[in-house]
Amino acid sequence: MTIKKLALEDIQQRLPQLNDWSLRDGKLYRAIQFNTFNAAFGFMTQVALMAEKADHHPEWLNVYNRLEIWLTTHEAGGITERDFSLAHQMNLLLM
Ligand code: HBI
Repeated sequence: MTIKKLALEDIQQRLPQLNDWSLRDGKLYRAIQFNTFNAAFGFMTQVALMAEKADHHPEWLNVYNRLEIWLTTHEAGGITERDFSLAHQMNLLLM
């Protein structure tokens, strides 16, 4: 399935509605600090199941209770609707 990458203006217009995410290295970026490793890994497990369902996967780095996440769409060569959707779903899980 082909999907078009969003223009920089579109991304900048949408970002304010997506709390705690920013643009870094051309990807959507969020850093999260949990209280424990279990909390971080529990979140990652929930996201992993969502990601598999959507066939859209995060780039992330977990160190103990810290998690960094980068979202981009490889097949589009940039940020797409799918990245905004996954970021939004992650925000909902964290509410
Ligand atoms: N995840 N972030 C991201 N970007 C992709 O382009 C992507 C993916 N997960 C699976 C996927 N593409 C598959 O559609 C293909 O690689 C087959």
